[in-house]
Amino acid sequence: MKIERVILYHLRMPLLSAFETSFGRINTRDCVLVEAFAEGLDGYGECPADRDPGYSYETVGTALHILQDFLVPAVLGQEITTAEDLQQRMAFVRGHLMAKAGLEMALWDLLGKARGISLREMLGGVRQKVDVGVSVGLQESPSRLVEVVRGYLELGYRRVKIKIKPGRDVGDAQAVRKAFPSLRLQVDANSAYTLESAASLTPLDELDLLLIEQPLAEDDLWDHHQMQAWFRTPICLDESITSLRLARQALEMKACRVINIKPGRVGGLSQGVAIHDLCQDQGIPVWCGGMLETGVGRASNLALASLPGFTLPGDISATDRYYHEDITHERFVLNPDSTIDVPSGPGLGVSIDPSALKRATLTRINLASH
Ligand code: OSB
Ligand code: MG
Repeated sequence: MKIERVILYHLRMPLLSAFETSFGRINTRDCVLVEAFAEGLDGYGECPADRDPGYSYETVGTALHILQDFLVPAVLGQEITTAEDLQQRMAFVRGHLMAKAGLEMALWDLLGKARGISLREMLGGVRQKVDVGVSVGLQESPSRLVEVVRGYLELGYRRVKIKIKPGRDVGDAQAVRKAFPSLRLQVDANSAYTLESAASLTPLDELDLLLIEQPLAEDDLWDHHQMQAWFRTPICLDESITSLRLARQALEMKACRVINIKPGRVGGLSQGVAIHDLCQDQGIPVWCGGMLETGVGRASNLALASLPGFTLPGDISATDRYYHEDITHERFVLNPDSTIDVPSGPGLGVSIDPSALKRATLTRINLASH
């Protein structure tokens, strides 16, 4: 299909509650929404870069620049029929994987709408609903954390991830484990430790955690290998895995036993599927991470998480865990069995609420071929 026009939106979405990680605290979530027009249809994609470069070097600012000045000009007026084709046209841009992922998602939405098939079917998903959990940010105290976790359990979530950072790790995890002895519990450090400081995490190994996510630096596969050798608990990599090649090398090196797949972090859904396939071949469990997405990115994550190798619950919570108002008409709800339904309509299977989109939009950039 020929991409005729693209609109880039800088969105700012107020969160229902502040979200704090080892790299900072936010009350609003920014992202870039990509709308691509072809054959009388429009497709949407979400680029999960945030306002600040805390999780990744990419920001809304860099993503808008790379999309506007390089990626969109390379595809406008072009006949593009597959994600691989799109990736080849974007390959002259080094890095900027989240910017690329936003454009790729918009293409998938267009392709699905043109063919009348869902993203789930296009990607090879096998489930109509997927197991999900909730990612809980740092709280003011361990007792407050236990109360927040209790609230999510009462809503029906059966897997909880807590954020940790130096000084707020073993004590927090022990408090949650003591309050909920059989909870499926995991922790995420977002690269806050070094191999040396991670020695203090040793007591986590007694807490029967599902996994320890990204304790060390993103470019540090080797020290994750060293750390995995002394922990029984599986180490899961998030930030470190930005390509199929790095996923393969991390597994060859035994730097982790689980991989978190976020399509934005790896440059798009097609790379996410490729990493899933590699892990499935090797018997490595994967799960779908989250980036506090809008309904657009959440629909995409649900479709990806419906692939057979996603055997651990994803960080894909109900809309009302994040936002009072979303930009999609559809709101995702938690089923009593701690699952969320995968959209079944064409493409992403969601529709944009124009007035909600308008309220969330800070700037809008219109790009057309001549
Ligand atoms: O590290 O998984 C992470 C949110 C923003 C950036 C990084 C991460 C997260 C989360 C939230 O943990 C997951 C969600 O969307 O619920
Ligand atoms: Mg993470």
